[in-house]
Amino acid sequence: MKALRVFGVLLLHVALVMSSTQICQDVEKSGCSIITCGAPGKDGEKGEKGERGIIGLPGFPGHPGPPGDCKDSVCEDLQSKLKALEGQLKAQQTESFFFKGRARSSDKIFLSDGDQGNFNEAKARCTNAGGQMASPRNSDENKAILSINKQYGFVSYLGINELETPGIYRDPSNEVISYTNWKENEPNNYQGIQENCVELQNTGKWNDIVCEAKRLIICEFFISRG
Ligand code: MMA
Ligand code: CA
Repeated sequence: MKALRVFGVLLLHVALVMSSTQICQDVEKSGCSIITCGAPGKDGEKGEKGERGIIGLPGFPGHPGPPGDCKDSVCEDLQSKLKALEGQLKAQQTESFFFKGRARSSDKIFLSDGDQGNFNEAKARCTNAGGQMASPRNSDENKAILSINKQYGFVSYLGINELETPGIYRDPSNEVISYTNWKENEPNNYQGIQENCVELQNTGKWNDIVCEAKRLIICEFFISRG
């Protein structure tokens, strides 16, 4: 009876060893190595070449190029300063292109690129641009135009004039004006000379001047409100 039990245990042991050997063989076949079954074998053969990798990061900047035509350090210093100034000028020009010479008052926008000209030049410039010379109809518009004078530091032309009828001031659409902001003792046709055009001085006051005088050109454009 005892001998039979010993035999049974022995048989079970053999069965277990056999089945664990089978598991190891299966595991090795599937390439898995969670269960270690004896010492590892020799390395296999080299695999095939892999696919191309992703593009790498950009490299470091290169060395500075050869110096210019300078023969001494004074010249080199000037050259680098000039380069810096050129950069600053360009930035400033861009900035002023976008920020200088604009003003708004209700349904009008006033624009100037900073150029000056006589009355005829100013008139042509504004009409060619699809507008007309700045002509304030009230103190708010007068203020808006004045702000452009101050942005450029120049006295500007107004579109108001007495070219058609001396003594009667009209706007660019030939309407007789109702708002005025004359300086004291103006308009005066100074010393008997016909001053048929009008400037906006930097006090905000108006003075009649000869139409050949060169002043800052400011145009106005109507904004349609939708
Ligand atoms: C200038 C000119 C005139 C203006 C007088 C005022 C000397 O002439 O701007 O239009 O009336 O100054 O003194
Ligand atoms: Ca005058």
